[in-house]
Amino acid sequence: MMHLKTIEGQFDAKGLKFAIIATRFNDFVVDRLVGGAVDYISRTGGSKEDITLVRLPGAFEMPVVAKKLAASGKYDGIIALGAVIRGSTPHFDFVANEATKGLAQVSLEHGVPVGFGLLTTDNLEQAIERAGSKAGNKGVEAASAVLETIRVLEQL
Ligand code: INI
Repeated sequence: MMHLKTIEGQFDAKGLKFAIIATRFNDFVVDRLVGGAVDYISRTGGSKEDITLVRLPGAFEMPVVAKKLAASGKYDGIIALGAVIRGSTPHFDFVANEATKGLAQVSLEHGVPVGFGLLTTDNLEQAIERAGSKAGNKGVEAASAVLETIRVLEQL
């Protein structure tokens, strides 16, 4: 695909402000996602002073918190980190669906990229695999996606 005018985002976090929202629910796993996201932002030129960490109860509360952060205009991107584990709840689907829908809505309404770092797994082992072991770290992925999207949006 040569000769096309192409817009793409650079992975440079210098000068950007991020809000990380992280659930207390399953914090054993979620703290690893937070660590991954913060480390990623630092490694791509961002500053820890430009990262605000907001703790919230569970995934269900993510959209309303993300909404207020997005509306504040203080952040270039929001990184939502949590874990909904099927084994531990019969209302897995409700919590996971509402969090997913709500975060997408906030992002579209406010034009602020929201990184979706919400693990939705069948059991704890799968969650641990995605929080810095066998299957990578979803917090890193969410931070990277937000960064790339911020840098794309500012060129459009
Ligand atoms: N919240 C989570 O973030 N992960 C879960 O796995 C979970 N489970 O298992 O129920 C969960 N529930 C709490 C929910 O997000 C709300 O905090 C709670 O219902 C109060 O509104």
